Amino acid sequence: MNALKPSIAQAEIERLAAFLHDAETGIREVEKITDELPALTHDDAYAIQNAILERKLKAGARLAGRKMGLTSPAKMKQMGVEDPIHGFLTADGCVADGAVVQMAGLIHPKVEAEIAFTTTRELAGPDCSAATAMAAIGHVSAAIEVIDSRYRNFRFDLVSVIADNTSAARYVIGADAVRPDGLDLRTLGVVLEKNGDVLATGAGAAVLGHPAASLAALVNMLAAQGKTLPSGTLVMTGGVTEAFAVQPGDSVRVTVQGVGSAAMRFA
Ligand code: OOG
Ligand code: MG
Repeated sequence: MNALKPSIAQAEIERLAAFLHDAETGIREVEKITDELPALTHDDAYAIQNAILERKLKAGARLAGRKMGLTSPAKMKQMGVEDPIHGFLTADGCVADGAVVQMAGLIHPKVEAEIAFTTTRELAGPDCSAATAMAAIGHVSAAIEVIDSRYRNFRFDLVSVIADNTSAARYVIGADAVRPDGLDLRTLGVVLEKNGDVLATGAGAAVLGHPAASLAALVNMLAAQGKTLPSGTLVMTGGVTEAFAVQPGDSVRVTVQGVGSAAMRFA
C-alpha cells in the first residue's frame, strides 16, 4: 500500500499542524510555513494536512467530503500555482443554501463558483479515468466554496497551501441536486454573481477539461496516500473562475446551467 513518506519527524508535523489549526481557530493570518522551512516536501504538506484533520476529528468534527483546488486556468493564474491539490471538508464548514455566514469568524474570505458531486460507488486509484469517475457520479450540484487562506495576504506556494488544507473554510451545496444523465458537464455554463452583478462566467470544461477529470485526479492523488474514495462522498471539483473577495452585506449566487444554484450572504 502506498503511503506518504514525510521528510520531517512526526513531532514537527504535529507542530506545524497545530500552528495552522491555531491560526484558523484564532482567526489570525500567519507567515507561510515554507518561509521557516523552505525544504518541506509535498508529502510533508499532506502529512500536515492529515494531522490537522486528526486534530479536528478529536475536537468533534466530522469528515464530510473532499475538495480539489487549482483545477482551472483562472485559479492557477490567480494564485501563481499550477498543480491541482486536494483537501478535506468537515461538516461544520457546511453552510445551508441561502444562509448567512458571519465575516467575524473568517480572516479574509473569498468565494469560488464550483460544481459539486456526490458519488455512488467507491473509487480507487492510481489509474482512475474520467470515464470511471463519471460513472460513479450520483448527483451534481451548484456550489460556492468560501476559501480563507490562513496565510498573510493569501500568498503561498504549493506546499504551504496543501498543508493549510487548501484554504478550505466554508461551503454551500445548492439545494437542487440532479442526476448527471443527459448533462454534458463540459459545456455546462457557470455564472458567479455578487449583489446581482455578474462577476465571472465559465463552463465545466474549465475544470481540468471536464469536472469528472477532477474527481478522477482526486482519486488518483488519494491513492498515493493508500486511500480510496468511499461511496457517498461529497466532492467539490474546484473553482471554475478566479476567486473574489467579499465584504459584510454581500450576497453571492452561483448558477450552474441545467443543475441549479447555490446562494449565501455575508454579515
Ligand atoms: C487554494 C484553494 C483553491 C480552488 O477551488 O481552486 C481552491 C486557494 O486558492 O487559496 O479551493
Ligand atoms: Mg475551491
